Formats: sequence, structure tokens, C-alpha cells
Amino acid sequence: KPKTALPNVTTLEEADTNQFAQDIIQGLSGNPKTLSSKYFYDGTGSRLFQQIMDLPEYYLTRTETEIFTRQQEAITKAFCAPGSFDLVDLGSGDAAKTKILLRALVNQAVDFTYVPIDISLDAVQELQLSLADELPGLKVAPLTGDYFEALQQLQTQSTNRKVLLFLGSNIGNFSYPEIRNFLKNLRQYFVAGDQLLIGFDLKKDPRVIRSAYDDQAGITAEFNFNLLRRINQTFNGNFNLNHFKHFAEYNPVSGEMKSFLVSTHNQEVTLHDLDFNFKLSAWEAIHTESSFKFSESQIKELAQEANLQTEYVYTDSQEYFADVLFRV
Ligand code: AVJ
Repeated sequence: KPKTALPNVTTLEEADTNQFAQDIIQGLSGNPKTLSSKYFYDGTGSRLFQQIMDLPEYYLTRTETEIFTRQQEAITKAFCAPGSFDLVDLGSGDAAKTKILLRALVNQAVDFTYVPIDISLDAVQELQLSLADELPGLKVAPLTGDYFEALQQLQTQSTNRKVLLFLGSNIGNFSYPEIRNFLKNLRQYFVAGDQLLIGFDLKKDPRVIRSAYDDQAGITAEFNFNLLRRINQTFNGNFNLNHFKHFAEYNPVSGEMKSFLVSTHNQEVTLHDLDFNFKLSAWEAIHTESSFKFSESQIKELAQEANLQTEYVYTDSQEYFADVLFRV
């Protein structure tokens, strides 16, 4: 793996490709077949996700942007206690929404360090360049890699109070057990007084939700297919992208939005570098992503179980999305 990081990006040691290989073999050997959505985000995947965020159907980004635009003062005031802090942005991506808060904090001359963490090195580097340009006074200490490895790294380099952002409904990619586990694991990196701002996509008209994951322009389908392209590239595979269909389905009872790649033929796929091959029947589906939607009471219940205090629930005018501020 090349380490072309800008000087102050910390690239975490990567057993990453091994993990990727292991996860893929396991997921494609199972029944039903699965691939983890965390592998969507290579350079191409990150760029496709940026296009998704601009789609008319993809309301999530617009609604969270509305929340931050209208309530930036209240939100940033709520972060500020005496003394400096680290604003840790888990899964920062292009940080378009975070920048609204960053600008507000910089304008208030608040002393803090911005710590973007992303699985995509490309995304972190692009972000770093854009921040140097747009907010030259800002202190930035980026990290890339697995969330918890990055947080561990942060432990060793800073003892500041933490305000952790987990925006954009990234938490929706976790199942309930995974969320419980995630919040429990996070606790190890926090002390009393630290805060978390988590973006949750709320339950709403199921058709609105479904169309956000099956847009007219087909960008979400491209995003889903890119996972196969990435696997082909990384492991010398022969997935034929023309032999799959993107399919997305929302279950309003569980709040689970599921995306699939459905095989249109009986086919056999080989990942040469892994010495791995497997069969797909006609119309067999690979489950590639779950994006959970929540009610406010479900959010509060999760917080209670994790022993987090719910400080404030910020929502948009349509109540499509909620950014919830918790205190440890
Ligand atoms: C980045 C996980 C928030 O689940 O809505 C967008 C990813 N997948 N369209 C989401 C995604 C398909 C997105 N998150």
C-alpha cells in the first residue's frame, strides 16, 4: 500500500487488505451472501457518495445541512466548555456539513483542534487541502483507517476534552447489536463531560426512504456496483457487472433500508489472487448494505442502554433527520 499521505496525516498500519480479503471470503461463502458496506469507500466510491449527496432523492444530506445551517449557534455553543477540545469527526468524508460548524467555531474564536477520521485516505487528503484553503487558521490533525484504531492513536497524542461527531446517519450502517457495541466501545475513549453529536435518519414515508436509495439517475446503483469493481481490482476478480442488478427495499417495521446486488444469471466468480471461487444462482442476491432509520424513542432507548445523557435533539423543519447531542 502506498503511503502518499500529506505530512501530517497519520496512516495507520494496514492489515487492512488482509481484513478486506477475509471479510469478502466469509461474506460470499455465507447464506445469504453479504458484502460489508464499509468497503464502498475507495477513491471512486467516495466520489460517487459525494454525487449521491447532491441527488434530489437523497434527502439526508440536505436535511442535516439545514439543521446545521439554522442551528449552528446553539450547536456550537453547546460544545463549548472552558478550555480547548478536540472535535473528532468519525467518517468525515468531504466534511461539507462539518464545515458549517467549523466556520461558526472559527468565527467565535473558539480554541479547538479538528480531528477528521476517515477510512478513505483519498478523502482525508482532499479534505485537508480544502481546509487549508477555506479555513487557514484551523488546527487540523487528521487520522485515517479503522475508527477505533484511529481513536486509540488519538489517545496517545492528545488529552483534550473530546466532542465526537458521527454525522450523516453513518450509524445507520450498524445493526442494533452493533450500535450497542459501538457505543460501549466508544466509552473507553471518553471521560465524563465528553460529548457526542450523532446524526440519525428518522422514520418517515417508506417511499421517500426507498427512492433515496434507488435514484432515477442510477448513481446509487453505480455506487453499489463499484464494490464489485473494487473487488475485481484488488483481488484480480472477474465479477461481470452486467450480470447484476441493484435492488433496494425498505422495511417500515424494522426501519431497515437494505440494498442488494442481485445476480441475473447462474454464474461463477473467481477472485484469482485469493484462490477463491463461488457460484451464484439466477436471482440470488448479495446483501451489500443496511441503512437503519430510527424513531426518537428508539434513539433515547439506545442512549439509556449506553448510559449516555441525551442533552438535545436538533431536527429539521420536516423532521426527516435528527442530530442528537449526548453527554458522557
Ligand atoms: C454514508 C452510510 C450514511 O446509508 O445513507 C447512500 C451510504 N448508501 N446511498 C447511507 C449510502 C447508499 C449512506 N451513509
